[in-house]
Amino acid sequence: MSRDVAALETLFALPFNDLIFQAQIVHRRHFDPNAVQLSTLLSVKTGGCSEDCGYCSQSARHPTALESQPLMGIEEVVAAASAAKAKGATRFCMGAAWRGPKDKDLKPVTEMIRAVKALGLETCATLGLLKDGQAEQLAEAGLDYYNHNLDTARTHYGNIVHTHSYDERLTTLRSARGAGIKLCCGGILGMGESRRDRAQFLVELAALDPPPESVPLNMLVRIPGTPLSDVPALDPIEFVRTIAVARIVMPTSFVRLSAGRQQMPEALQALCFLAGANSIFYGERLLTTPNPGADADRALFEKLGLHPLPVAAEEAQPQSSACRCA
Ligand code: SAM
Ligand code: DTB
Ligand code: SF4
Repeated sequence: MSRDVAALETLFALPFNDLIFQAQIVHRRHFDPNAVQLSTLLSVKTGGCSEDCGYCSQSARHPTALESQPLMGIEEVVAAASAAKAKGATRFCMGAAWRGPKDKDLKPVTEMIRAVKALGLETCATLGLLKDGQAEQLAEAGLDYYNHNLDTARTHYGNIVHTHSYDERLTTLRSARGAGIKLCCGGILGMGESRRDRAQFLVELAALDPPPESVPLNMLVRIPGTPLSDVPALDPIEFVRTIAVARIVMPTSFVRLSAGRQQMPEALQALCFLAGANSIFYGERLLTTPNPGADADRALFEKLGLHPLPVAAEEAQPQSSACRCA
């Protein structure tokens, strides 16, 4: 592992133009360089979480201004998913502020997954740690992706989260994979980690076998009341370098330019796409904080000559409850 970390540190240290050139070569070998995948988020259960993740507005342990909301009804979820689809999203990700779902939570959540899948969208859920058997129930409902982030390097994790461990997160990732669900797994940059931590974090992601199909890289949104509210901002060029290294070490993964776009000028987002990001969260809200609206993103795509990636053929067909075996 330490040899791999050193190799990634060498990539990080390249002259910026050389690093971006390498990332572009890798990106163009595997993807249409001008296509960007669009995922829309919805917080289906907000706030009141037992965990103490230092970045999160939804922890019951941090004095943030957030108002908690219980699990949403299915009609509201379907309305939001339909609206996201009409605006061009191909994947819909439902997030719940839980340490992990209780068994009684799974019935309403699997109903949401079935209903969103039936609209012809790819489905993603982020519900926290999964207990034995839960991933299979999610898979059976038609869950395509499970989002569960490693968030940072193992060496830095203990500075950020104290209520669950890195290994517990790895176990949940294994359960999701074992049930046949694709992984959406990445993390947050700008939590006071060192460059070596960033290199180690990317080594941990790339070592998941195979690497996650989707890798969200979030720039920390500094939320008043959280322990990380005053951490110094990460240099934006270092953020771009991290995207480029992620692209090089996970050549076939979608790398998502995730939280933090609302605070980024267009030119910085353009550099992230140049470095190999090819997915975004699309829609005016992330979970509890704002995101650029669809109009702003359409204008940015127009300016950069980017186009949204169409939904995968096998997902495009809306499903009916009728038997499709004939
Ligand atoms: N409770 C579940 C969990 O922890 O996996 C799911 C929801 S959690 C909010 C999903 C992810 O959002 C976190 O793992 C983290 O990467 C990201 N996130 C949360 N707050 C953030 C913030 N303030 N800035 C950037 N990313 C954040
Ligand atoms: C991920 O990596 N980023 C998303 C999604 N997975 C669930 C969440 C970002 C949250 C940003 C802060 C907020 O809106 O609360
Ligand atoms: Fe936030 Fe998820 Fe941590 Fe709960 S487990 S505090 S929702 S990041």
